[in-house]
Amino acid sequence: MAHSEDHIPHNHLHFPEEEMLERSQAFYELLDQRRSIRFFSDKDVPVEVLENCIKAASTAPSGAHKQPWTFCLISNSEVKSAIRKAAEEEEYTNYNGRMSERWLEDLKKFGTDWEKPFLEIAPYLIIVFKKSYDLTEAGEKTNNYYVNESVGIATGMLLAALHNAGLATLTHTPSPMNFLAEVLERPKNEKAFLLIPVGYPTEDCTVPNIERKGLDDILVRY
Ligand code: IYR
Repeated sequence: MAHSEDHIPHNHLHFPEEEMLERSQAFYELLDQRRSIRFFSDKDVPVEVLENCIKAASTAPSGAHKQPWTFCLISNSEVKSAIRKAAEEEEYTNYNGRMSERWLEDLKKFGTDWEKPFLEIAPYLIIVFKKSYDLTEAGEKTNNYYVNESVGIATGMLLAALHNAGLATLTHTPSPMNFLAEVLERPKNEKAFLLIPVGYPTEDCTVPNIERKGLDDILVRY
């Protein structure tokens, strides 16, 4: 049984049904305008905006409230260059033999290749790390739970928060991603989960001409 002092009253945000309908429609329309982009401008972004978005991400629910994540925020050009160099080395191998023909065929319409100039051009890179366990000050391991689910939820909330703030992002997965922990000298309980370049699109930025599935394709009612 939880101790009584473990629980406090909760104030839930209530809206009249009409307002719920308006808010849910507006939120869908907002998120529907988000696109992953690969053509970033080098225009700077106020760091406080990024800090707010990272705080928003860290409100995500997590297994036993362990918050098993670290967000690395990178603006330093030398660090960005080191990341680009290592990412391109891995991606060169991916595009030249490590990815299957079928995979390369699936990617054709996105026009991606091993070159990743956006890793140096975007004003910020956010690298989300997952912590498979934590370490106490004495160096003892403590458990984290449902780490992939928790970090996945936090990352989704981060992408939504950045989009809401008017920033563009890419969900980038150079693989394998081990080099990120090395370049950033992360402790051994942290593994890279996702690399997110953040900034503004160039004036002439284009995106792949793709459509989203409709409700009938994704919703099953019982
Ligand atoms: N990680 C590679 C390849 C790649 C894979 C998928 I699945 C994509 O949706 C896009 C790219 C790259 O970043 O180019």
